[in-house]
Amino acid sequence: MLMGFVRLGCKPNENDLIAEYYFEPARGVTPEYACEQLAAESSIGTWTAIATLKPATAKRLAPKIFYLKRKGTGFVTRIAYPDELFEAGSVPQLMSAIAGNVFGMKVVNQLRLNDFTLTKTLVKAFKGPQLGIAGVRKMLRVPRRPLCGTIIKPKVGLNEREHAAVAYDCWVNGLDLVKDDENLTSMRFNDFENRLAATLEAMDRAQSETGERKLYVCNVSAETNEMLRRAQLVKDNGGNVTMIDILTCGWSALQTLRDANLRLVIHAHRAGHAAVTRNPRHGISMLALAKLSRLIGVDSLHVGAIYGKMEGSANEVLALVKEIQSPRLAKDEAQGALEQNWFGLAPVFAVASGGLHPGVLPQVVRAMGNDVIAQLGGGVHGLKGGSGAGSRATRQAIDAITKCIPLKEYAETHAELAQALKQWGTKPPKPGE
Ligand code: CAP
Ligand code: MG
Repeated sequence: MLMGFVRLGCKPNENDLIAEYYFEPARGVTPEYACEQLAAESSIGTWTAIATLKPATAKRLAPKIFYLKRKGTGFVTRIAYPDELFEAGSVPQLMSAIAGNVFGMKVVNQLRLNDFTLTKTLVKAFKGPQLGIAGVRKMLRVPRRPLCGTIIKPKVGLNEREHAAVAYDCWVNGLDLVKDDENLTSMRFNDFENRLAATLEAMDRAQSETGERKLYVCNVSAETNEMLRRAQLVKDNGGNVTMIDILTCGWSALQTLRDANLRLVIHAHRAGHAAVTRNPRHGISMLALAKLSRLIGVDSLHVGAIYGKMEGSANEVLALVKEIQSPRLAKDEAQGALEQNWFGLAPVFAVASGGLHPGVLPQVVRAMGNDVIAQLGGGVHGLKGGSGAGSRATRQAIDAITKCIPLKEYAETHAELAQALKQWGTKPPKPGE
């Protein structure tokens, strides 16, 4: 029996949160019934009628299924929920509602949260980025060009002194930022505090020798209290960026870090996101995760690189860039993106990373724009000549892009870039090669 939530064609109002899902109903279940069960489970209902639900409450808080259309082997639905159903400022409550029990229900075989539109009340309950693109650029005194950086490789294995020495080599040879890898935290062979001190000392030297500002993206990921302690250490030691693995630390940890108001850049790594985002028929889209990241307030976010080693089509990556940088988004049917007014929340730097090398940077910047941080791990430390040469090649590529000079031409007078083009060409790495 249906509950009366299906109201196709009716218009949601400005106090409704809208969630869009792709779903495949289980055998013998109609799409209308499946949608109602999902909507009920996310809001005021359960699997059967309940005596405790008063008609007035039902009327005020009932969800509206206003869109339902076949797509491929399943259906797309849009459901409007009165925003009273959500605790303002709480990502856990929001996600438990619209991305919680629904994923395990027998009425659907597949379910994917494509996107959601937050109302003004819900957006305004969050701080958003403290620094955003403008703040990061101001810190570096780089007003327009794309930024370039590296992830120290090997990911784990270097001790504190070795780490700091490689970082110095990269900064002094032209990179804007040096980043810890996602699985480098505080190890027996590389202690957080010692690494921080040694690397910041190296950064100071590189800054005074080059006259350029530099960033050390220091991974503070840990249990929440320890994460905060490490972030405070970054601040106290004169550092400028904290990195957090947002999926493994969790949304509340991210919010705790943001709410600490440390005026440090928050760089969001998304290790593990693909466990929930990669299957296009099930899970949660990266678009939805990017939305939560901007809402809570990261300043830079990994969104994919298009021309690298990680999955993510150009259209998907560009939709993410739009999501984190536009002041207001229109509906994009092709990408399953809904409208979103960000009500003044600052835009976020897009981080292109994963399998990049200097030869692909023109394509990356052409696609993703100037407000991108290009990060090269293997593409810096794998260059013949070492990390210093790899850093020079990367900065030369960025300079060539900025001057609108084709890489091949610029390489005629820039030996490291020439070596990079010789070693890797201008195409992304191919799986299996
Ligand atoms: C890149 C990287 C990043 C990925 C994450 C790595 O190193 O450090 O973590 O970019 O993926 O560990 O793979 P390489 P995404 O440059 O050596 O590939 O940016 O898609 O979240
Ligand atoms: Mg990494």
